[in-house]
Amino acid sequence: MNSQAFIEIGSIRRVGKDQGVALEDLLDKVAEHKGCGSSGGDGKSSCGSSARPQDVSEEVWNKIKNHPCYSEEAHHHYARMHVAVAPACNIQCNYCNRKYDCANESRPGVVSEKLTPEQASKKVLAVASTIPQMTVLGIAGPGDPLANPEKTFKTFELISQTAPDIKLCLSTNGLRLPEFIDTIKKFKVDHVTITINAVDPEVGAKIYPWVFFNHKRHTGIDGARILLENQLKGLEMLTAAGILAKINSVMIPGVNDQHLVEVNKAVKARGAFLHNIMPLISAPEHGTVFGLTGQRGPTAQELKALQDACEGDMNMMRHCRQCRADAVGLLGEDRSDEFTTEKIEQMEVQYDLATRQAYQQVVEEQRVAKREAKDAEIVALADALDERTRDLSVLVAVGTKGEGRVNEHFGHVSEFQIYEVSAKGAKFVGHRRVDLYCQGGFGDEDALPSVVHSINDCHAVLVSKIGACPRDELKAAGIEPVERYAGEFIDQAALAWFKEYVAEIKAGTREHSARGDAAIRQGALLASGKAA
Ligand code: CLF
Ligand code: SF4
Repeated sequence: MNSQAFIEIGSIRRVGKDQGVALEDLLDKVAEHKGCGSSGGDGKSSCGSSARPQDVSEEVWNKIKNHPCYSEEAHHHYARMHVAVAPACNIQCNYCNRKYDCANESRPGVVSEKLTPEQASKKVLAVASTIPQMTVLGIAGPGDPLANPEKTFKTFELISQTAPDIKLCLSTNGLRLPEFIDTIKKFKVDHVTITINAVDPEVGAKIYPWVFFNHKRHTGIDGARILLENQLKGLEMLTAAGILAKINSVMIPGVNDQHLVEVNKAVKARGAFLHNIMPLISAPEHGTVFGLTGQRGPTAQELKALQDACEGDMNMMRHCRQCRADAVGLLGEDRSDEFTTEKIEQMEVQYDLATRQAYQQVVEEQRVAKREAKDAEIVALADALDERTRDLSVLVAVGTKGEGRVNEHFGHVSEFQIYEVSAKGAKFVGHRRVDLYCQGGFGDEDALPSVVHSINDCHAVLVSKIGACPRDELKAAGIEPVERYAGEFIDQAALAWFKEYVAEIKAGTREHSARGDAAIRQGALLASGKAA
């Protein structure tokens, strides 16, 4: 990564020579642009992934409360799965290579198996029997679900008959969305994602070389225009039909990064519930046009600045993991290996609704406890702040293996969760995938610099345990390693650490300083052997 691309927290001033336009311009552009889309507001005072029950109507809450993508809180507790029943696609994106998963909804890595609707239905029952917190079935590729309508809707039909408590979810490029709104409604698919990277065909033409529509291939600006018009029309129709729409956008520096502010305005005005701006993942080994031409992805700070700039009352989704089209498990974990067709054949599948509901009840109790602990900590923090520290806001990295707790050893972390802590609370703002430091009981010293680089914008790292070597390395980089909150809820722990941080500033034993930028992983994970 270009070291000149680093940005100082606090000033949000860019110094990168290859960055295009200054982020201040972007922030100015959105200064007047805040608030939910009026048509999609649902009467909510706050909408989006951080909504609580009191923020949205009961109908909307019931749709999002256990959907890990539509509710940031839910993603710590509930899992989703994808079934790869849709191999074909009707457009070409410059960030996609057909040998890889759909970049709309997945990280670049091959789908292990393509499934028939019948195989997919069996797989869903097997996963739901094994993982009671699996609440959502999504179809997200590896091509486009609506370019494969028979397989997609047959799969939904089979699943709604055998596992009616599972929410159905669909992710599409939107080209054929308008013609399927009635079918989507008929099959009770309550959540639809459209990937919209541009609302201006000239920008779109830099991302989509062609689209195949009405039996004809359309290229350049004409092709992009057809796609964008159908995307926006489809979004309006979803809103009118009362189906929650999420918009995914891929941030491509120098191509659509500034333009995504316009996209945000356009989708908000058409009733989108949530906007998910994801970083372009682009490496030569992916074999994509962008990968081969050296198009870079954004840095962590560039991505966050754009997400912050677009965030009004409509919160941005920041917990997306760009999952595979056959992902299984909590966001950020992948248990698809446990559910290959061969293994499922040998499994005794018992779909037990009562057990699932009992388990989910326990999860809900935990969730309430976590919320209460966080609220109590915010009150305690308010008392500790003074003039100098009232407006402070810093990032902390957290090692967790689930349940919303600080419960992972530093060496076992494959993904840090990043929280922004301030007087307002602890807010999840992203994640960073890293190589495992611990390799069979030994620390991999070669992995340490890249781990540190990935959380370089953080002031502290909260884990359940950490060895002497990484502890020293983190300290040398100016990041405080913290073990004393092992087992505690993340929000509460992050706020408690922040309370100590401001107390030390108040006492004069610590000086606050800004951190640098951090890298978003682009290439393959070295240690785990997984694609990234
Ligand atoms: Fe899948 Fe997408 Fe449904 Fe979620 S994923 S179809 S809305 S159930 Fe979620 Fe994965 Fe991000 Fe997609 S984290 S890539 S946003
Ligand atoms: Fe690839 Fe998905 Fe784009 Fe189709 S819509 S080209 S599968 S990223």
